[in-house]
Amino acid sequence: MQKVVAGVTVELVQGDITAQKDIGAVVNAANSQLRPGGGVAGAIHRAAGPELEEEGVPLAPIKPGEAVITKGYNLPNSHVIHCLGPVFGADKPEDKLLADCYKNALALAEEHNLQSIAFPAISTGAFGYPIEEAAEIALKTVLEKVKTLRNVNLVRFVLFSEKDLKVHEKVLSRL
Ligand code: AR6
Repeated sequence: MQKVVAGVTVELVQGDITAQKDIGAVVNAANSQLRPGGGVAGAIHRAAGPELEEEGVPLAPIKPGEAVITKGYNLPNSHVIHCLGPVFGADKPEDKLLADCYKNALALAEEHNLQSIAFPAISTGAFGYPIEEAAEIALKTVLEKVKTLRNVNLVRFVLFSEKDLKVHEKVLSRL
């Protein structure tokens, strides 16, 4: 599913964040230390190779809502933007912190003259954010922020499961 807002395509696909060959920067649902870990972070580090951790660790620690950028190494993408999402029920206010992840990631992509960016559903795995609430925040934040973008013209959400894709499609068709 796609929606074009202010000249920017916002699209939803089911897939693996490490297999987005046509995208400039993929977003990592990182941990504060920018170490591999599990989920998205584990998959991104495995695909990128050890240099990703070597570049990332000196940039750590990052706080919930923050984002930093590294190169993509063996990934098909020139860059990785690492965001630390809030732990649901612990990092407050979690809605603002989750929105900050998306805003800060888009700002970094802009600064680095990237034309496309792909997000996983930050905080909805190990960090426990309910997918319906997270989808609403993510999509609302991106639809608002795209109005200010000059370089980025494609924002892709890569959802791991069919259920997560359906949830996002429902929210995007309503917004
Ligand atoms: N591609 C796309 N989405 C994925 C992939 C993938 N390869 N793998 C998992 N997902 P999570 P978080 C989905 O746990 O909640 C790590 O251990 C997954 O189904 O990766 O922000 C880090 O080290 C879920 O919907 O991120 C941190 O400590 C979503 O991506 C912590 O987990 C996010 O799940 C971060 O937790």
